[in-house]
Amino acid sequence: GFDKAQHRNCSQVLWQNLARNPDKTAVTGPKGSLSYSELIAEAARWGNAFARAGLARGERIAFFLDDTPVYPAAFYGAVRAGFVPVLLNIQTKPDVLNYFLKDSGARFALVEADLAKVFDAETLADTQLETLIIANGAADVANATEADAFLDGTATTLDAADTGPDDMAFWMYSSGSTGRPKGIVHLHHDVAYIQDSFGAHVLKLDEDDICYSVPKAYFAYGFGNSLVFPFAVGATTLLVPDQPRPEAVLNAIEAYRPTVLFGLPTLYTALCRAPDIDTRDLTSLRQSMSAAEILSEDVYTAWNAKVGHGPTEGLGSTEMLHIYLSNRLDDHRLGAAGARVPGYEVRLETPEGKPAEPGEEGVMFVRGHSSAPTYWNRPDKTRDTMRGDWIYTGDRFVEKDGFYYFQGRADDLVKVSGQWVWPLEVERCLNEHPDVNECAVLAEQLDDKRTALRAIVSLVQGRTGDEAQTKRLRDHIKTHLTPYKAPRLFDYLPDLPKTGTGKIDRQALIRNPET
Ligand code: 3SK
Repeated sequence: GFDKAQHRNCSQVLWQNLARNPDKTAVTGPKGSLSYSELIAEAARWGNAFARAGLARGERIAFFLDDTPVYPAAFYGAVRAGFVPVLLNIQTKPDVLNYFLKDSGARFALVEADLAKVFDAETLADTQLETLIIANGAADVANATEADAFLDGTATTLDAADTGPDDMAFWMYSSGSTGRPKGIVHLHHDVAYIQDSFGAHVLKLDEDDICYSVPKAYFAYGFGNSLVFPFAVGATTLLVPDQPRPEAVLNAIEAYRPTVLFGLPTLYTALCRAPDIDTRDLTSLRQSMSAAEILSEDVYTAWNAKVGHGPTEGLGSTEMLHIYLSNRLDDHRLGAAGARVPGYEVRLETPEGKPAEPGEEGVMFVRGHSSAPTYWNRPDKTRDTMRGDWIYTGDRFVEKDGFYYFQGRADDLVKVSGQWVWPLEVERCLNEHPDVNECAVLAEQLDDKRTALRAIVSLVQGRTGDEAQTKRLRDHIKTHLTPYKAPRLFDYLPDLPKTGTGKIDRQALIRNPET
């Protein structure tokens, strides 16, 4: 069983390597490699420097960083010293960044040099931010201190602060598909728990593994993949900054030979479509994980054809910190988000509040020791989601033979011409058409207040979004689903906009379908 009392400070997941394997490579990548003893010394310097700067225990530090060795060093140094990193998506727009800074009350922000200019007077208005610590270079912005100066003269050892298992360790913000984003508070013992569950039972890394998470460390999925699971077993993490374009990802795989790749379905699709994929050396990969979006059979099959294994699909959430439903390399069902990960309990509830029978659809609740106890300063939203020790996910599932099949969100059924439609079902059907590269289907209110579906489609090369094409796609839906499910409106774009984590950015499509 999990002994929560043992996990008083989450930096232990890194620090245990000081005695175990100090000379092993902990981090590698274009911004340099560090052994475990070097990384721990760097982390200690960060923790000491934050303390010297006068931070109080539990005080938040905004992290606005790309994936480089600074991330694990500053993160584990800060938590070890009892401070609370707030991991921010580096694609956050200035107005939302201003909200994050105000909501978290951070006085210090650790900022990637190349991204520092977004911290201008408008972004900082009405916040408590006093100091920008600039990592990986210099930046000409107000109140900035370069990391080298900030760290100068600090000791390379650091004892853990007297934190407890249930003390606040770090935050992430929900991406906020509806309403304001919420600060998701994680506790010190949560880190050990994701290792004891998903890490130990599904991922099963060993110290020879090299992990490459294309989703970045500010995303809960990337955080576990890059900063927890490899350190938990003394393996190596590959940290690659900048935009993960397919070329760059393939170059990194060839250069650093990772054994485990973590991505989203959109990544695997993009890699399979890279013009030179068949000449690339992907032989280092022994497993590829996919999460955060539904993996289609096409993507599974295409990746399997390239590397000899399909992506292993799992599902997690920022509230649970990591994955609680997962397939396994040697036991998977195509189309299933996965089976329960040991350490988590899941249950499905019908709209009447009863337990769903096998095969019956229900909304999923999940519980396990890595769940966030609260959203920061949001008692209303906390009440909606954190129900006792269960988390309400809002995802509808059907269970069959222990595997869970996603049926949509609890709130995403829409009524078109008086009949219920689930846009995701239409989207899946369109995606199966050979002319479609990717697509999103959204419900839209027309001027006369009726609801219609709009498909936003990126076509494969050589196809044109004209009337004949629209007819072909509508006919495809009419044949495979029912006629009323065929979207009334079609837009064609060369590419669909993506969020920082690589998902199709539906909000951007709603706001401005022409982008
Ligand atoms: O979206 C997911 O599936 C996910 C997986 C792991 C950690 C966090 C998230 C949101």
